[in-house]
Amino acid sequence: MLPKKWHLPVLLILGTFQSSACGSTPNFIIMLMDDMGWGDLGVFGEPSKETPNLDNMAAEGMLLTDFYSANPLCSPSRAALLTGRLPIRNGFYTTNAHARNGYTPQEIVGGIADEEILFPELLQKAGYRNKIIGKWHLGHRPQFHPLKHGFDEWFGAPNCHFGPYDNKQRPNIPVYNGMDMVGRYYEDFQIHRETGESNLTQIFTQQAVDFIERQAQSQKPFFLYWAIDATHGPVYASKPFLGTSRRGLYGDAVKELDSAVGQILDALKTHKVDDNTLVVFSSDNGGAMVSKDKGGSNGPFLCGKQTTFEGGMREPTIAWWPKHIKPRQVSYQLGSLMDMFPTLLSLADITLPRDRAIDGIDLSDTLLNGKNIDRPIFYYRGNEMMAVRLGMYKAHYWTWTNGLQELRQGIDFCRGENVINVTTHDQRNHTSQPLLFHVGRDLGERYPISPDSIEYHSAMKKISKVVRDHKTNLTPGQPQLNWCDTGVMNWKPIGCEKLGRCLPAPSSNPYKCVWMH
Ligand SMILES: *[C@@H]1O[C@H](CO)[C@@H](O)[C@H](O)[C@H]1NC(C)=O
Ligand SMILES: *[C@@H]1O[C@H](CO)[C@@H](O)[C@H](O)[C@H]1NC(C)=O
Ligand SMILES: *[C@@H]1O[C@H](CO)[C@@H](O)[C@H](O)[C@H]1NC(C)=O
Ligand SMILES: [Ca+2]
Repeated sequence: MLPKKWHLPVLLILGTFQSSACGSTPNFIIMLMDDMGWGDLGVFGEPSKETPNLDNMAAEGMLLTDFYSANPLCSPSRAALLTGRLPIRNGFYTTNAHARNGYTPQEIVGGIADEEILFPELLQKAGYRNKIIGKWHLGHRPQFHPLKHGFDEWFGAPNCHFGPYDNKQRPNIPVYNGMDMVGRYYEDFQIHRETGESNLTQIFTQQAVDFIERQAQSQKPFFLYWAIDATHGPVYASKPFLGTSRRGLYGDAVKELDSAVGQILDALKTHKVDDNTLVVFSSDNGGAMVSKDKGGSNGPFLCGKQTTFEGGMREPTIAWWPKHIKPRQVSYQLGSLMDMFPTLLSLADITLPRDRAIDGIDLSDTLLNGKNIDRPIFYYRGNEMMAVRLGMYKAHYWTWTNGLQELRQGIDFCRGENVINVTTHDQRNHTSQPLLFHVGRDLGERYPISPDSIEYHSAMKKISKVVRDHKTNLTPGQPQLNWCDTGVMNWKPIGCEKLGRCLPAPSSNPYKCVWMH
């Protein structure tokens, strides 16, 4: 029992949050999959129909068919999601070579700049408690730690779950709980490379359910960024799911994630915060065709992860918010993960920063009222704008899959999909006459519209203006993905001393990162 004199203020505080729980201060959950393709869900046509929870989530909410990531690779896509800005602005790109995808492997020196505003920082100021579960990928050095960039809690890792490493040439990737590391992948958190068995999805799901329960009890608004990675290579699933899918190990991972989504939505219902929680499910980039039969499906779309064809950036997206988003809706809104920034802030009634360009747009009218807003989608690879979509038209200013040298080594981002003069193995400059596709009647970007046609001229007239405006107003940020150094790897993560788990680090030896594609 509380001392008597505290009763009144406590009730007042509860009263405040109670009323906010009824409308003005919604909770947010972003479920961001890793390398999951547009075609991986039953509701998007995957024929095995192994995602009943996600299919049901879509039936209870809104399916967004034309929703994109801001980049075809993990780190830049995630930086764009949290900053609402294209990687070329927020610094998640490289100038070491033209149009190269860069990310944050553990030798990266850079990360998310302090000058960037992440929307969780603004939610936090407004009283939200924010948790990230899973993969951060915005830099692993101490200054880039998520608890220094708007999050109150973290359970997960700064990098991909590659490994195991020998802790001499390369350290294993640390897993953090809060500020401190609590162990490392392959040592304390197992991923069996032969069988694909790992309990990580179970652990990440329990973390989410516990957080929801705690927040529901405290009646304080929350943002949960559930950034789990079972569908990123090496793909994994726990024992009960192994061997259960018609699609092999990748399908086992998807089935476990689907089950986890069901558990999280159930937790919201159990704790009676479902009507006050907007949940958005999506993926950070397209399915990795390079992973062959252990990669996702991009449905009818061309190529996959790493490319600026539709398969690289169109994402399986569902928005769910009982009593706010009407059930069984399909939205053709051109959406972007960057839209989360203005949309969530608008729903939380927080003013947008005015001192910088924000590339995302406020989609609350789309979600709540089915409104369609006209806007372009820009497809970047590193420092180059490769393509633009406006309405049903997509113009490629540059095409590239991956180089011939890599192709000879079996690396193919467009496996089994050779479209002459489109899936080019050289970086081809089409700026003087962009390749134009109608992505409604030609989903697979196979049939370029003739540059001699009236249709081409009328579409390109509009697109050229949008591109001119975009480029005129673009001030590239300081590139964060240029420098690498084996000395900065995860040798001594915060908290390693307490565990006696620090590793000897080699001396610093910075070099320009080599980005092959
Ligand atoms: C997963 O958890 C189960 C039950 O606790 C345990 O038996 C199994 O060894 C764990 N698997 C891995 C790969 O850690
Ligand atoms: C491909 O492009 C080359 C060079 O521009 C051109 O000569 C060739 O005719 C094109 N092939 C097809 C099938 O369009
Ligand atoms: C691409 O082509 C355009 C138009 O021909 C040209 O202005 C530009 O310099 C070219 N870019 C590169 C990097 O070659
Ligand atoms: Ca990814």
